[in-house]
Amino acid sequence: MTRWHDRLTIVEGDITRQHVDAIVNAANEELRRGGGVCGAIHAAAGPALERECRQLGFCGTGEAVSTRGYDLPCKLVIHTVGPIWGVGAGEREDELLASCYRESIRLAADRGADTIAFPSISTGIYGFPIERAAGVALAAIRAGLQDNPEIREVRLVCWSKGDLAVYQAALGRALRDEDPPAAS
Ligand code: AR6
Repeated sequence: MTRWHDRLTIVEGDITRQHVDAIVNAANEELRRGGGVCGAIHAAAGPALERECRQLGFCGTGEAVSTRGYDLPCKLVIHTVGPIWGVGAGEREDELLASCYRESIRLAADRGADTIAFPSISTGIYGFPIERAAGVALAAIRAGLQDNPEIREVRLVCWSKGDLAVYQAALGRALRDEDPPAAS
């Protein structure tokens, strides 16, 4: 039986270069071309992406919408809006961030995309502390993979070695919590 983490990879890299069916954009509610990973995705996709985003017009925090990938190597871009850290009391941000990952995985499955790459949502301009975000992201990805067995791979694409180490450590903790070592 495959375990959920056999369908998860964590890499350092640029999300715009990933050869997967769908990449996820850390968007804003107005779906405007922003900075960070959003700016990089728009630059690589070309101006047609901005036109389609303008037609869609809005995506609520914690929700996800999809567009075509245009000049990107992927077929689809899933735009999800992470929470801005400090607007709620912490727990509300956790719930909204988890919803971003689960809704994006569900939408990918609905659109027939079975490989999907995520950046570290909300941990740049939106200021979500990355250690906390990594734990929330992994728990949500685990649930998303369990709910959507047709998804073959979720790839977490980290922009720096430091971010990669944070996500790898969070995965180590998640797996230890699932399967604690036997008491001696
Ligand atoms: N590939 C992978 N990850 C990247 C890349 C890349 N090419 N470029 C940056 N990152 P951010 P947010 C990482 O700020 O916090 C935008 O203006 C980055 O190091 O892009 O959700 C939107 O339009 C960080 O770890 O997204 C919104 O207004 C992660 O991607 C707002 O920023 C997310 O950082 C969203 O803020």
